[in-house]
Amino acid sequence: MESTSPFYSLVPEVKYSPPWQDLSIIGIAGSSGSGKTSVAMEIVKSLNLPWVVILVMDSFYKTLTPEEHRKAHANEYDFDCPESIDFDLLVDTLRELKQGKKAHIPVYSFADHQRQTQTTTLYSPRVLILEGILALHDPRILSLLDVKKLTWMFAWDAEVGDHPFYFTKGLVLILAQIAVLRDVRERGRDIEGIIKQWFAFVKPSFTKYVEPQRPISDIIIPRGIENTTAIDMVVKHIQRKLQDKSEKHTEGLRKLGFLAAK
Ligand code: UZR
Ligand code: MG
Repeated sequence: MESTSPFYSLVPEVKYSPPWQDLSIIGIAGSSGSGKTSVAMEIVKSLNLPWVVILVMDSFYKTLTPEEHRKAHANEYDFDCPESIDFDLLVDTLRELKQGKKAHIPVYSFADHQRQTQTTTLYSPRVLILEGILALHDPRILSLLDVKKLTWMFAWDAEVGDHPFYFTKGLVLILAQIAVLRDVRERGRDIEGIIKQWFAFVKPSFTKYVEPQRPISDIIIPRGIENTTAIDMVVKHIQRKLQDKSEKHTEGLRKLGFLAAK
């Protein structure tokens, strides 16, 4: 493959991958309702760059069998565990995009708890924000990420733990966000079902899978979208990473003789 590239044939000893094969991927993990989507949208706005795309891991929920589908409608299916996500497809998708290729993203219906037959085409962007409860879970994905972040929902923060007062406060806050503002209005759900799922799957999964990702996160954002200082820090961190990459490309072009020496 190398011999067919004009770059390699010019200067065989210099390995240079062009910017369109150098997508930066930022992972945002966190519990359901911790503000991952809002934080991702805020980052896109603040970065103010062309070709920044948000890839929501919800699109990669596995197709359910009829029995699983029945359970989902009875709020008895676990959408918060790693087995519910088609990680193989997600990894393949990220690898394609990382090579500058286009990918077909599944479309998911929350109301129907089911992957739809149609897909959307995504062309490799410059920056991709991958957001999902388990965005930092799979080691294959971790190896593709440039920045790892965790949004933190304060109800389960180490300081407040499971104390009944904070627990209630946290639950009310989370229900205000998830249930009223989102799941009921946008996802066609009922409050009773959401509470049932919350205790059976959402909270246990947070403790088991999300909380242990704390040490591998580059940045932790407590209180999600309200935390403008942390978001500002994240944006600066990403900008620095992009700047480093851009300098690397300039240097690569210089080595190839396309740019004058400094
Ligand atoms: P976010 N979920 C469903 O309830 N049904 C589905 O078909 C798919 C997902 C919920 C699930 C999960 N649980 O925690 C949440 N609840 O959507 C993930 N309650 O979405 O990461 O945007 O919060
Ligand atoms: Mg979301």
